[in-house]
Amino acid sequence: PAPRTVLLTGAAGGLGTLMRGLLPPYGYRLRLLDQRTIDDAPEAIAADLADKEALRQAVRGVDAIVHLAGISLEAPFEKILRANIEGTYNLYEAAREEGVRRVVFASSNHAVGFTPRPADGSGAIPVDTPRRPDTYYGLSKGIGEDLASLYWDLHGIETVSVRIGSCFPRPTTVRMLSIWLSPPDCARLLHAALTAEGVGHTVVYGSSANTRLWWDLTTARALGYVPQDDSEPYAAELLAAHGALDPADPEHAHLGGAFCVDPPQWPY
Ligand code: NAI
Ligand code: 15L
Repeated sequence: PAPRTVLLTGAAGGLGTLMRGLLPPYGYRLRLLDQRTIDDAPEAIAADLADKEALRQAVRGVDAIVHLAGISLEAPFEKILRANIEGTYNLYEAAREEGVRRVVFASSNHAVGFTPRPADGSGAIPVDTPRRPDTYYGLSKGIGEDLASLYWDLHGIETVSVRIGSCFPRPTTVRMLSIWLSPPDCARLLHAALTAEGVGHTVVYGSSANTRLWWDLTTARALGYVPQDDSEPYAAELLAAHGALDPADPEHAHLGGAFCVDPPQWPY
């Protein structure tokens, strides 16, 4: 079959750069979009999510969209509103107008970041746990999930919302031992989210099969995702360097970690 054409927004970012390398072997032809130019991809569409006409052209003729673009940490509300909330709305509108039927939305653990941290390895946090955003950023991801729900129910556009944990080449904090998503597992999960049938609007957590997992991967596995990686080989080194998480420390009491203090901290 012909390769499926997928619009990858946020293609200049950390995750976008990793996925530009890891998704094509699954048979995708990627169309790239970011507000920043990409040195090694001059063909990428340089557009802001505020540019509705550019979005319409960008989604025209694609089979699906992987939506990574947006502000990826906490920021002033007005900026989050424009990039993450209005930007995601603009993209769904473009998809509706151009007849795109499938979106994979990069949600975040911070949509439910104030959920108390469960025991390591319990896998206890379900996808239907109440929303508890830890930041305006996390709030915007919950709204993105609700936009996805609305566009499924009203317009029949399917979405998998992936509440990504920490997708970086390797885990660098003790918290990440529980929520790490290795880049190859991220590509596996995105491929499953792009190809599974009848997803409607499905919410999944995005992580590898970590020994210290905090959340339930059942809905992700139901898409056909079979994670291959586990952060455990990094555990001894990280625990020796940083010590175990202290639940009495507000930075360590919740899923969202250091986003759950004011001002939020990010040690990476
Ligand atoms: P990043 O900050 O490296 O990349 C985001 C990209 O979006 C940047 O290249 C930026 O130029 C682009 N962008 C921002 N606002 C834009 C706008 N208004 N119009 C067009 N492009 C815009 O972030 P990263 O780590 O690559 O994350 C990608 C997505 O995944 C983000 O939506 C983030 O919230 C989400 N995510 C990432 C996690 C991770 O561990 N990397 C964890 C949870 C969620
Ligand atoms: C996120 O949502 C961020 O985009 C990413 O940079 C990490 O901070 C990640 O969450 C995390 O919780 O580690």
